[in-house]
Amino acid sequence: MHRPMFLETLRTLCLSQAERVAIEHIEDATEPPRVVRYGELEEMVLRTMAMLRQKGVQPGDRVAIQLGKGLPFICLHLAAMRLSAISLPLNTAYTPSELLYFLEDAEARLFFTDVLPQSAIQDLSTQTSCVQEVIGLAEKPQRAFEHLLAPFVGADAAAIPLPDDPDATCLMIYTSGTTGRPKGAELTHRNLTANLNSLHEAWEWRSDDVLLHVLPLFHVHGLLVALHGALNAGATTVLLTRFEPQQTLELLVRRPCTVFMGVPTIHRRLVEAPGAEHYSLRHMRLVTSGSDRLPEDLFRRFEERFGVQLLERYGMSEAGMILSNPLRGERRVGSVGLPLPGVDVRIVDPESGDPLPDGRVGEVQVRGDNVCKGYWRQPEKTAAAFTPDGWLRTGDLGLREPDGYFTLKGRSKDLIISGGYNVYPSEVELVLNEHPAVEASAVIGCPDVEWGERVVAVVVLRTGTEAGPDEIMQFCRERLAPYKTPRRVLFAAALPRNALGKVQKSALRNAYCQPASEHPNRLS
Ligand code: MLC
Repeated sequence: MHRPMFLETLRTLCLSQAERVAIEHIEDATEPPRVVRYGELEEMVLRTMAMLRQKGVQPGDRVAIQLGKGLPFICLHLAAMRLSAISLPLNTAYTPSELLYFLEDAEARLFFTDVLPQSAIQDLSTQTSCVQEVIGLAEKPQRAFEHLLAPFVGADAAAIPLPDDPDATCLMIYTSGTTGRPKGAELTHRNLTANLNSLHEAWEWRSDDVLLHVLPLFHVHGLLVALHGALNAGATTVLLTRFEPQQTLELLVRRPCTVFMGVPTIHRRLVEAPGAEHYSLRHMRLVTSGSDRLPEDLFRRFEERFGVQLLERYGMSEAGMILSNPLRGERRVGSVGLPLPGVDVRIVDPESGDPLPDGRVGEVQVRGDNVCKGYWRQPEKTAAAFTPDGWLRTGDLGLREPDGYFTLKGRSKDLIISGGYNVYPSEVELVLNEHPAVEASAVIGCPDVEWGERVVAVVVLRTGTEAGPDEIMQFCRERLAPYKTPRRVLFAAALPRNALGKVQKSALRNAYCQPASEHPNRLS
């Protein structure tokens, strides 16, 4: 039986339900939303394909997209994939130096940005050797994009066949490593489709669903789970440019919406929003939580306040969605649920690699058509990420209950999750160590009610040098996106190390993760 890939499903929907609303983009609460029907979406994607072709995009080329939420992002992303090129979404918070790294590493051919001003675009153009054109849309992105597409008609691109190799990379998502700099996870048409099929079945997506979308589009959660999920079902996405709790509650109730996806920080802000007690979300079919551990108190408070139970699920950039609590059946507090259809999950002993019996904590490993093929031009890191028998090592620790539910129990990889964003300490440490006064540094995540974890740096200064916390934070801020920048910098005479010289982060967390008032700024 022919099982269509995502882009084919979407094209079929665009033709068969052309009048149905695909996207309602709310950019400004005081203005009516920009409504795009499925038929119009197809037309816009075709015109975008024609424009990309005219700019020389070939199959396999990387098209970098650093755009805020809106139609330009969606059209460029879908059009790049339809041309058998590779969509490369980039966080809008990246600093120019981070950006340069991604563009060069991916060898992007085109770069679309509505973040960089014209002056920065010129600097960037001279700094990259690979990017052939930087297309700046900073001034009124929507209008600038329409202007860009104006000369192109969709009919010219309609004859371009859909990508025919399900195992070709169509999307690259950068994730950081436990050592060194971020690496691009290569996701294929088959990966995206497998994930969508799993979620469609598990969460019972319907064409009359209305999804309220508040997440960034440049990550797996907002892009593959939320936006693709709704498009793949022929449903409507109400796209909110920025998350704002009051507006979100208002839309969930008044629109009304049936599906909502968030990270714990977002759900907490909804529960604590002034006037939240006046809203009931009992009409909603599905409210999911992911990208970070859902605290038990939040699970309970959300249900008490809004009359609907959060559904916690677990995934990662390299594999999309892996485990989910059931839509029907017990949503177990503290558990990330059961393997999604078509996904195999096992727990193994991290040392020996042997599968462990139920109830024992080990590394979570995953296998299935959802799992990426590896890291862009990093054969060694790819080999290290998989077991010899083809399972992806997630770096998360967990156990399986006898009835099949999985519970996470920490991480074997050095990772901080703040507000649903992954922050890799090694990346922050590399920047800290560039500061002339820094002899050594260690970055840890300290528990935080609002953000899950906060980034904290412990720094050893070179003898005879001086630098205050503000200076060091500013140094980081110039080089790292704000969510990676340490919120506190503490000083130590030395870092605790084990016999092999490795910094003992758990000792640092025990010593330093306390309320701010209890910290002297310099410890010896
Ligand atoms: C914003 N800031 C953050 C931050 N988000 N700092 C740490 N961690 C974060 N996540 C910074 C801002 O830059 C600002 O810094 C200050 O915090 C306050 O900002 P804010 O206005 O309160 O934040 P806001 O813009 O409202 O963003 C909060 C948020 C956002 C929760 C809406 O972080 C968010 O959308 N998170 C979702 C991330 C996500 O989609 N992750 C999915 C990854 S995929 P300053 O200093 O400038 O004032 C994945 C796989 C899977 O993990 O399974 O899903």
